[in-house]
Amino acid sequence: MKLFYTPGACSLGIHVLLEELGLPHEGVLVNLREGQQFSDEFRAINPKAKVPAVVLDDGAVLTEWIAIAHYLAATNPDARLVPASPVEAARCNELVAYINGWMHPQGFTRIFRPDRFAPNPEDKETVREQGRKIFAEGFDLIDKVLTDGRDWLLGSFSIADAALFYVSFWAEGRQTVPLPAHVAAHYARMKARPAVARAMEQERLS
Ligand SMILES: N[C@@H](CCC(=O)N[C@@H](CS)C(=O)NCC(=O)O)C(=O)O
Repeated sequence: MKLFYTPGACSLGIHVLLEELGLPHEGVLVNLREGQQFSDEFRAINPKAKVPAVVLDDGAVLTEWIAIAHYLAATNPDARLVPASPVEAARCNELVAYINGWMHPQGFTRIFRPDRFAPNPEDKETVREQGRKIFAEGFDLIDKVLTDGRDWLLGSFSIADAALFYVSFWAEGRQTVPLPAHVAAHYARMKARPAVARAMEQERLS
């Protein structure tokens, strides 16, 4: 399997899952700063010009974080990356959708790419501030899920933890917004997992 990734981007969450599962994978770096996502070569893999994308051994291409994470969970059922109980599986998707579908594109992207939301340069700081608010509110909501002392969002490690990890990396690693206490503890627990340490080391992150 090939993983098209950018160091420290949301593809880090998929990289973590691949390491957790011990699946052999070849990383193909797409330099977003240099605009490589818009190259004809990469658009032939993902016409949406985004990482992550994976190419399976039979040549099939999968895009979208949620779809890739679910594929990995479904093809490695013993790892229980999505809870077996339908209601817990729904809770898992609830969290992943909120993180990947709201905090990431509406919170973090406003902070780092305000130009995509503000045609007028003078509005950029307002857009960044909106992003910080959305991002911080998201962490506060998720913090409440962890207040009962559980280590992982669904009780045992799941794709939701990998999703929370990549946005926590953006908050803490890039000092975007402060992490509330329980999410900060979750981030520390994630970094202590050997698979996470390997993914970070391979992407040369600290
Ligand atoms: N909905 C997509 C979003 C992926 C996404 O936004 N990836 C970012 C990196 S975190 C990207 O490739 N950005 C390049 C760009 O927007 O030009 C997913 O969940 O996979």
